[in-house]
Amino acid sequence: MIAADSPTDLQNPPSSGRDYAIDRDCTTLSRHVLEQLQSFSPDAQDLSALMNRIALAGKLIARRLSRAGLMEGVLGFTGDVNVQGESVKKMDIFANEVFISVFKQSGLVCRLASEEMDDPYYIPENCPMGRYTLLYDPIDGSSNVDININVGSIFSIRQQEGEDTDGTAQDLLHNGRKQLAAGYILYGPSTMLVYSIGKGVHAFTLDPSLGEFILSNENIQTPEHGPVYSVNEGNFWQWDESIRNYIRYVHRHEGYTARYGGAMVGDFHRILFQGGVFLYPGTVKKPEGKLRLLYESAPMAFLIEQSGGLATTGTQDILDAIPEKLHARTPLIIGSKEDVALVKSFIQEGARDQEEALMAKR
Ligand code: FDP
Repeated sequence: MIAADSPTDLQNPPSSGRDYAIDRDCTTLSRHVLEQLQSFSPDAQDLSALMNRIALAGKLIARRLSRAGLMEGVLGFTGDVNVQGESVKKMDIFANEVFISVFKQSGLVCRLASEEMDDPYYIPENCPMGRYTLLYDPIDGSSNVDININVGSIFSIRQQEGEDTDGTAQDLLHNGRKQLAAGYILYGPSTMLVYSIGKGVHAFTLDPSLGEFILSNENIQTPEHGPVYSVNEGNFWQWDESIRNYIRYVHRHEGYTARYGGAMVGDFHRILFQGGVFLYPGTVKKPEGKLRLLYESAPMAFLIEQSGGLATTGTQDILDAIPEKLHARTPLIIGSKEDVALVKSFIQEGARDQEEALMAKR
């Protein structure tokens, strides 16, 4: 971390290097990945190169976002609707193509799958060598883009299993414990990249003057409990009674505070560092919730388990959930151990009540 310039620093330029000393090693992302793996093996080099490419995509997207309000044709909708039935923003398409183009040059990724593409995207020239699949949500929280509030990109890396000759990517329909790496890029006041390769969770901050992501938080530990509950309460009328009971509980107890920003990456980032719980439960209109398992919920679950927290559908750990299809959705409850356990206890109580009501009817 570089010492901040105080007004005194600016008036009295430093007499020795000490005043402007870098008080922490400038650890870059690729060096960090190699250090984590304690190896220069081909697999370690691959992961380091993959993370470097994700970082490049993040920088290109951050640059576009930072000037979006000044450029023609960057904000707003395209007029199309994606496979999820959601209106597509121009930034969604731009960011989706950024990931494709940086991975076309990587040689490592044969296949990409994202929220913006009905089917997996193949890069045939990479396939003889490229053993990895990148799953991603190019812009998470798209509704925030046009009003200059934080958004993010979410990513997950899996090993390709088999040849996938019919192109249906059946090998992706496995649980989240198969992820080799996962993380997100948060485009906020500063751009941050948070990742895990199964050895803790680490955050990097983009230094725009260097154009590099520099290590800023190593081995992040999520507190066992936090005051924040983060959920779209406008859906209250659509929830199961057990979720409503949980929300009634936090309304009636001291020590809770609501935070909901409309972009999971931002809401999750707060909870990762400060504790609490983020929920996107099933609703009447979307019984499985809104979030996609493979490229939204599973990568976040990978991170939270690495930082000492929990992620559940309400009945199952997110990392054990197996999607039926590429764009499958799951309810998500994620965050501090104690807070997730509390939500789960309401869900379990609700299930017991339903069972008893059924028994009584017989
Ligand atoms: P968005 O659709 O705007 O990309 O990815 C889904 C997501 O954003 C999350 O980032 C966010 O938490 C949630 O949807 C917001 O949905 P609601 O407007 O229904 O609360």
